[in-house]
Amino acid sequence: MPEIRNIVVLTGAGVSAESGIDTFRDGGGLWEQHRVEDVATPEAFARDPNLVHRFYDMRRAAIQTKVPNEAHMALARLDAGWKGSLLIVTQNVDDLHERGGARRVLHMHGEHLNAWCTACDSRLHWTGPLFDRPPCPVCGSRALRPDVVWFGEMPYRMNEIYAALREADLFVSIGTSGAVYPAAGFVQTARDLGAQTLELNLERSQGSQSFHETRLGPASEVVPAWVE
Ligand code: BJW
Repeated sequence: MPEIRNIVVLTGAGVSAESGIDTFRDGGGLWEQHRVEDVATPEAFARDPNLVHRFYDMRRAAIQTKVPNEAHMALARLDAGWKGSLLIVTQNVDDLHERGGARRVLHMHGEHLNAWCTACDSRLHWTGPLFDRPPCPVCGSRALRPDVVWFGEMPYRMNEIYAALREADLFVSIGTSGAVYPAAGFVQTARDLGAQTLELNLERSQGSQSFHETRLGPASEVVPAWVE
């Protein structure tokens, strides 16, 4: 196998599951009888902003009570000790990678603890509720929304992600179902460009056949075992 210098790690909800944060598509992962595909959209927000705000207020409050698990900690150790380039691309909107100690983390689907003012385009650190429509501290308008990427919206920092995929010697996907694009396509992109590809997941993902290797088990076990 060629020497591995540049690593891209893609994480999904499975990496935070053992911290007590619900995944989207596992049993119990549905929210209020809706599929996430039907509610995490700009159209759903336009139709019923109260419902969507309640959903995100609840989750924003909940993540602040959770703590990183062994998988987050292992990735932080890798981040601290890896001499080559390493980029953790997370689809998760929680901050458990950062609180676990990782430094090179890119949130392609946004962050729970940010609000976005659609009137003045400010991004603000935000820990409280949005349901009561607080004014934007910058422009005063009541146009704050969760700074997360819904279906039909462009994920963040795609140029940086594709640049890292082009350079990657190893692409590792952890705890994601492979149901949502463009993240689900990263493995094929990385592989086509010559990277080794490894999947760490509780069960095989939808794109499992695209990986050179798959290791199954809970993230708190398979991630430290891979890192160490
Ligand atoms: C464990 C575990 C344990 C459990 N240990 N593992 C047709 C074809 C292709 C694309 C499309 C299409 N129709 C529409 C699209 C585009 C659409 C899309 O992908 N739709 C699909 C439904 C088909 N995508 C978009 O709209 C995206 N934008 C876009 O494409 O823009 C245009 C563009 C084009 C080209 C390039 C670039 C851009 C935007 C997608 C936004 C997704 N947003 C959400 C919500 C974010 C905010 C929030 O959190 O509420 O992101 S939806 C939700 O799904 C969330 C997640 O990040 C994302 C992925 O979910 P994830 O993380 O994989 O979770 P699960 O629950 O699905 O899986 C958990 C996994 O963990 C499972 O495998 C378990 O086994 C495992 N697990 N416990 C290890 N203990």
